[in-house]
Amino acid sequence: MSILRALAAAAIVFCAPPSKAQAAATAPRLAADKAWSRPAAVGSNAAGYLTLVNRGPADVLESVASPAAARVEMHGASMAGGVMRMWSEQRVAVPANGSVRFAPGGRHLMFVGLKHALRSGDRLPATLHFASGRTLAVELRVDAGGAPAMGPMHGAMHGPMPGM
Ligand SMILES: [Cu+2]
Repeated sequence: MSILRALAAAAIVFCAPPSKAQAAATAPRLAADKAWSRPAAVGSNAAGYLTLVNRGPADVLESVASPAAARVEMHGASMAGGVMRMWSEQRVAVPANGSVRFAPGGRHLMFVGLKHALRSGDRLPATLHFASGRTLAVELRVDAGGAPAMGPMHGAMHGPMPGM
């Protein structure tokens, strides 16, 4: 697939409406709301989305791990003038009494090298590690969401990126 076609397809996918709200996880200070991903094939990459809600002092998300993937990266993304850019983030600041959104078209979790396929209805586990020493276990609900699958597209876009 050519770069232009890939970008055009990504632009279309990223215009899809966000998925409906999912059940919130529970945690006293840090919680994940609307945690979800899309169906994906074994060995591929999957983008994960959630809203991090912080009811305490400022913190920093430093790493994410999942038993279902070789590794999990934090990615930033932005769309400008029909061109999507993506980059790896080592730290994601979580403001005091605030929230951080990981959502289609923007910041997301990248599950790299899925150890098994993700099917609609599955739960994708992940553990978030914060600078404060706190950890937050979340389960992303796998949901096709009525939108075209972004997993393969996303994987293709990440494939040729250097240093990822
Ligand atoms: Cu990404």
